[in-house]
Amino acid sequence: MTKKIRSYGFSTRSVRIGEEPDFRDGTAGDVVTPLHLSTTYAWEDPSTPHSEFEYIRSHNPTRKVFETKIASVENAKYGLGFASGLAAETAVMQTIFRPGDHVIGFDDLYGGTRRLFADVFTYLDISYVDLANPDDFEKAVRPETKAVWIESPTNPLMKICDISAIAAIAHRNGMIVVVDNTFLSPYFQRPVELGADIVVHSTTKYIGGHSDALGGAIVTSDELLHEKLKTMQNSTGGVLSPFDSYLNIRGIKTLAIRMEQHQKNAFIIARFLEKHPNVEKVYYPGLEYHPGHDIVKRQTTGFGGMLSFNIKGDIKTTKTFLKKLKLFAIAESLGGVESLIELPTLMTHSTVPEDVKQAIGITDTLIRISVGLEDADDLVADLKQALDAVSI
Ligand code: P1T
Repeated sequence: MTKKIRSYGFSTRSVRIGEEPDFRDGTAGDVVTPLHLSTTYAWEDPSTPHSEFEYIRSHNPTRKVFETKIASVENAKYGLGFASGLAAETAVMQTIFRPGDHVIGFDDLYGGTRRLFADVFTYLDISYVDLANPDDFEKAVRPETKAVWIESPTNPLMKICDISAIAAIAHRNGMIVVVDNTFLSPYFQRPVELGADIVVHSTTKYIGGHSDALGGAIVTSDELLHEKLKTMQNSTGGVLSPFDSYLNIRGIKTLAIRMEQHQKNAFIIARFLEKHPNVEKVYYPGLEYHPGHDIVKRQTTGFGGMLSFNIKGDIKTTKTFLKKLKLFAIAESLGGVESLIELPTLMTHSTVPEDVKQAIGITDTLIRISVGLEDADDLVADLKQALDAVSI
């Protein structure tokens, strides 16, 4: 059954894979994966475990279904579930890096990822490069460069890089390619198909989809890397809990229709914002003048539901605008059904050094929106009344 399902389309796999009804005697034939809470599994004989399940940190039936599903929708062989996106990233870094390794990161990564590199993996040498330009990337590669760490689109400036081009250069130089695919989700982008060795996710976002489940994932098709990552998962223990596995499984099932609607609403909002006199600039890869538009069209099947913009004015204008909103919640995080808005310089990217923020464009007037699934007219009306109300 699983074998057959692997050749089905995205939505069939997201709904069905890993959840074939169990018809063995004594089972109910659940069509939904049960929430397995047992922390340990009994052995009939002390010399051999009863099944692959020995202890919850190493194995859990609910997490296993999540891991099967996330691998399948990413068109990859192996998936692993972690307690958060940053727990997944930590496991990757602990697995692949050794002291003195050099890493190249996109210059506009999520603030928490930069903090992890700066404050925890202090034994690494990291260069931040604008990967939108593959020549700049190639120039930054050194003999000791171990990996490139990519987001595309980046958080929060929505920069795009040509993942295949970067992967080709990286592989020529013996490097590992890591892509954080949180923003587009596997529905719109599957980095393993583009040459990524490892894909990481904060499933707290679009995969879970309802702002009620913390989680992370690692996906790869490389057997050796997978074995090492799995050992790290078990040895360090930052695993996805059964309940969060359950919620993330439920989230994946509706990923396709949610992503389509997030994108539809994002387009409507981007088009509204670009015409509003109090808006300076809109960053959305779906707009034809976005510098990464042609690349994103080639390497993805969509542009996603995240966008950023600069309001005209200063920090006072920004704060006044945000406080006037009625429907958008001012909050960190993204990818849920409700629309969220935030000010990266004071919120998600507050730990990025000030000079870096200024250099790359995370300014006092840069506002990020996670476009939800409310009626687009209501979202536009809310933005309009708040933008109209600020005096520039
Ligand atoms: O919060 P956690 O599940 O640990 O995920 C971290 C993370 C990793 N990668 C990207 C691209 C992310 O955006 C995040 C988390 N980001 C936010 C909370 C935010 O508001 O941007």
